Amino acid sequence: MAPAATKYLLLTPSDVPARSSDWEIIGAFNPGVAEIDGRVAMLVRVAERPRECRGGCVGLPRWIAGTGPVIDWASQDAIEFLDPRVVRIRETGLVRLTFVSHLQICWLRRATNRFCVDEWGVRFEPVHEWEEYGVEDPRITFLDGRYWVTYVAVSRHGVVTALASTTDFQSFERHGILFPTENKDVVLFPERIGEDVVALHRPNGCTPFARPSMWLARSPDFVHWGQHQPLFTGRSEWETSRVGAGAPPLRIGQGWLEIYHGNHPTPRSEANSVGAYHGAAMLLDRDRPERILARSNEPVLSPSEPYEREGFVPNVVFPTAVFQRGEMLEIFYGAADTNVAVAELPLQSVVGSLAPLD
Ligand code: MAN
Repeated sequence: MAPAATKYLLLTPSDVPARSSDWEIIGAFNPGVAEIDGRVAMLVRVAERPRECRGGCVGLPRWIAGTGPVIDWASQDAIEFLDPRVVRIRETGLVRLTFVSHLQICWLRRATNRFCVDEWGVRFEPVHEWEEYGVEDPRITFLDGRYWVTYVAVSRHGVVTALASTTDFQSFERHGILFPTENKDVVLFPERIGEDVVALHRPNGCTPFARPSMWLARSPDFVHWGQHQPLFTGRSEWETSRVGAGAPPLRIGQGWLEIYHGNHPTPRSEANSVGAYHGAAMLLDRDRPERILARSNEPVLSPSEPYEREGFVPNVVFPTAVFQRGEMLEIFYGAADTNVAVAELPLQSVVGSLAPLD
C-alpha cells in the first residue's frame, strides 16, 4: 500500500517577482534543495511566457545572454500544439517551448515554513546558445566540499544536462555539458563510490528501441563520464511511458534510497495531456548501486491535491530533492509544473512499501 504523506505548498508563482509587466510567470517548480550553514537553499525553476498577444500568432520565447528573454513570433497556422509545453513548427518538424526558464535562488523562512526569493535576487540564467530555450530542473548534491548542480539546458541543439557548482548560492561556476542530447534527470550520489563520482541519468534516443530509461555512469572528476550501465525501465502501468531519477540518492541503513518519477501514458480521450507523473522509490545496493534491491510497485506520491491536479501541466508530482529528518522523509517536488511543495512521510513506511524486483 502507498504510504500516507502530509503535503504542504512551499512556493507559488505569485511569490516570485515578475521581470516586467511584459512577462507572466506561469510556474515556479521542480526545485533543487540544499542545506547550507543551517539554512535551506532552493534553486527553483521559473518559467515565463510573454503576455503580449498578436492576432493569429504565438510568441515563442528564447533567451539571449546579456539581453534576457526575447520573442520569436510564429503564425498559428504554421505550428501545431503538442501539449501545453511544446509546439511543432509544421515546415521543419522541429519543436519549441511555449515558455523559457531560468533558476532563482530562494531561502526557507522557518517562521512561515515557506520559501522566499533571495534578498539580492540572485538568479542562474542562460548564458550559452545551448541554453537559449531555458535552464530547467536543477538537482543539488554536496560532495567534495562543493554544491554540484546538475540542470537541463534546452536549445536548437537539443536537450542536454550540464553542471554548475557553488559554495554559497550567490555565485556559480559553470562546468559545461555532461551528457549530450537527449539526456535529462541527472542526479549525483552524495558520496564517491570506490573512487568514483556516480550519476543516474536518463538518455532518450530518437529510435525507439527502448522507452526512456534510467542509467548509471561514473566519473573520476565530475566532468568525464563513462562505464554507462542501464539501470531501470518502468515496469508498472503508472510508469510505462517514462521514468527518471528524481532526487539525488539518500544514504539510508539498507542502501541508497532513490526517489524517482514515473509517467503514465496519455489516455486517448485526453487530447494534449501528458498523463500523470508520480513519485516512487527504489533501493540501490550501497557498494554496487547498479543493483536494484527493491522498488515501488505502487507510487509513493501521486497527484491528489488541487495544486497538483491543476496548473500549467495538470496531474504532475515531480520529485527533485529528499532529506531525512529523524524518522521522517521530506520529499520536495514540483506540483503541476506550477508550484513547489513538500511531502512528509515516515521513512520506514516508504522502505516497507518496496518490493524486490522479480
Ligand atoms: C518532463 C520535464 C519536467 C516536467 C515534466 C512534467 O519530464 O520537462 O520538467 O516537470 O515533464 O511536465
